[in-house]
Amino acid sequence: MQRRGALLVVDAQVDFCPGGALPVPQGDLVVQALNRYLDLFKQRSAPIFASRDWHPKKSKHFKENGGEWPAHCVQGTLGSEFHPALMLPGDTIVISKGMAPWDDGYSAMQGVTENGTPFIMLLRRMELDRLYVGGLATDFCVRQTVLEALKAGFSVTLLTDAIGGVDLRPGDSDRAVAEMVHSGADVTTLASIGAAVVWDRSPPPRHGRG
Ligand code: VGL
Ligand code: ZN
Repeated sequence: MQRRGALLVVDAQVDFCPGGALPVPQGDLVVQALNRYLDLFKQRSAPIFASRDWHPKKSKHFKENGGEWPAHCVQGTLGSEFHPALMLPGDTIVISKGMAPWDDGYSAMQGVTENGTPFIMLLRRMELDRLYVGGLATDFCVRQTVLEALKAGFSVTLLTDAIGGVDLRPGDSDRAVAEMVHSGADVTTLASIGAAVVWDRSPPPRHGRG
C-alpha cells in the first residue's frame, strides 16, 4: 500500500485514436478503460494528471521535417485535444511535452504544467511516491514515461487494461510491458486494484529547512 499515489493518463488524445493522425488500434477502447480509473481516483480524491503530446508544427519528430512520424498533436489543432469521451475531472493537472522543435517528447516526466512547472518537480512537491499509469502508446510514451519515473525513484503501477500500443513491429507492446516490469514497474487491472489505491490526505510531512 502506498502512502501517496496519483493517476497519470498518458496522451489520450484524438490523434492517437481511430480516425486520428497516428492511431493506436482500439485507442478509443483504452479511453473507456481510462474513464473507469478516472472515476476511481476521483472518488478517492487522489490527484489526477493527464499528459498530452503538444508539438509545434515544425517538430523534427515529424516525417516532413526528417523525423519518424506523420504530423500529430500539433498544438491547438483538433487532433491535439484530449479524446472527447475522456472524462477528465475539472481539477486534472495537464502536463504538456514535446514542445521544443527538436524534442520527441515521449516521456511525460520531461513535461511541464500549464504554468511551466516541471512535472517531476511538482510530483516531489506534492509528496507523491507512486504513479498509476495508463494511456497511449504502450510502446512509446507510456514506456518512456514509466522507465523515466522508475529511474527518478518513483514507484509505478502500470494499468495493463488501460493501455494500447502502436506495434510498428508485432509484439512491441508486449516487449515494452516486459521491459517496464523488468525495470521495476508493478502491474494491475481495475478488477484487482481495489484497496491498493490508498493515500493519506493529511498534509505531507514538512521538510525542515533551517
Ligand atoms: C507517441 C509516437 C509519437 C505516444 C507520441 O504518445 O506514444 N508516439 N509521439
Ligand atoms: Zn509525438
